[in-house]
Amino acid sequence: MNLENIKKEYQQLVQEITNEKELYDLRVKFLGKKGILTEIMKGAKDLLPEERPTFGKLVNEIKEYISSNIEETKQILIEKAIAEKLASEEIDVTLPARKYSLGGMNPLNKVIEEIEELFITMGYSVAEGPEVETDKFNFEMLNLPKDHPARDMQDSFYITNELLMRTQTSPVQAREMLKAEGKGPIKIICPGKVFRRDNDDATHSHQFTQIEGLVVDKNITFADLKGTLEYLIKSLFGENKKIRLRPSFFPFTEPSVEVDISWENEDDEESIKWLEILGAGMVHPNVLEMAGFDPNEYSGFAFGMGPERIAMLKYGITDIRSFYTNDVRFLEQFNNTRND
Ligand code: FA5
Ligand code: MG
Repeated sequence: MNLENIKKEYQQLVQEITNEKELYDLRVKFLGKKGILTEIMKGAKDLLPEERPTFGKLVNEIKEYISSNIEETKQILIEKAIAEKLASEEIDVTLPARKYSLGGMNPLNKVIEEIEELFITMGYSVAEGPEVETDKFNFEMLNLPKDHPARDMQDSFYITNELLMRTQTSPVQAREMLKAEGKGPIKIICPGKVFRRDNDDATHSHQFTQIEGLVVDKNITFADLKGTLEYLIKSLFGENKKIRLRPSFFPFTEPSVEVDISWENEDDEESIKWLEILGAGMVHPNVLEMAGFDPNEYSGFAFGMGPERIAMLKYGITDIRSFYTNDVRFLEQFNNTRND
């Protein structure tokens, strides 16, 4: 085959190339081991010796031409592929954006923060304790020896004989008193999760939150407790809600009270419905003593409230389970700033 024709044939074929695979095949066809130019070089042996150098030179020139043209073509193909990909993936930033619904701060957390802030302004500090608690702190240090019948008030999730999911935040009281080594004053609140084998219904959950409060100092009286609870309840509910203080029993306080807030039928004394929000009392001398405080020198009060129920009363929520399901339709109703 004539050398000029080979070049022309290449030039024609390269025009039709649309991808790298075709280009590779074209390279093999012309430059490969069994390619056209390799075959042509084999014919050199039939030429006269003086013709061979010129022939060889020409073949090499064509080889180089094809080789560099293939490289160029390859670059063009790559750039074209990138341009096509970009064009197909183009994003129209002027299109209107899809709206995602945002939830709001969970009303339970709002209430917890509100209560924390309230007590912090009264000089309390925030303490925490473990959710997996020992029998000693959850019960014994709170004047509830093993086999004490009042343990039934808080049906527990036991892990071992000595370890359980805490049923109340009161063990933090004992922990903090021990830390204070018999010296007051102590003024703390302790928010946290608690666990009980209660059946779930509109006002009970097997896992819920409590906020414990403890004040230990010289000359603390029931009047201090009453004043603190009244201030708390007024700040939380304003004047609209009716309040009921009931004498009650806790092994770790004496005397003890429970506080109920009007929930339904508030205008009719006969059919009014109450919801219990907290238990409280004067710290039992045994509890002070076990935790290293001299009950002749020190006295104290304590309370433990359920912020879920407080949030239910405050925001008109009728089912405690709404707090835990994270349904945006529920949460977005509270999509506003904290102390609204
Ligand atoms: C106690 O747990 C005591 N430790 C409170 C206390 C602390 C008394 C310090 C004296 C001194 P009680 O079991 O009543 O008490 O629970 C306290 C509050 O937690 C209740 O008033 C209620 O608001 C809330 N609560 C109790 N059980 C549940 C439940 N299953 N689901 C939701 N809230 C609950
Ligand atoms: Mg109770």
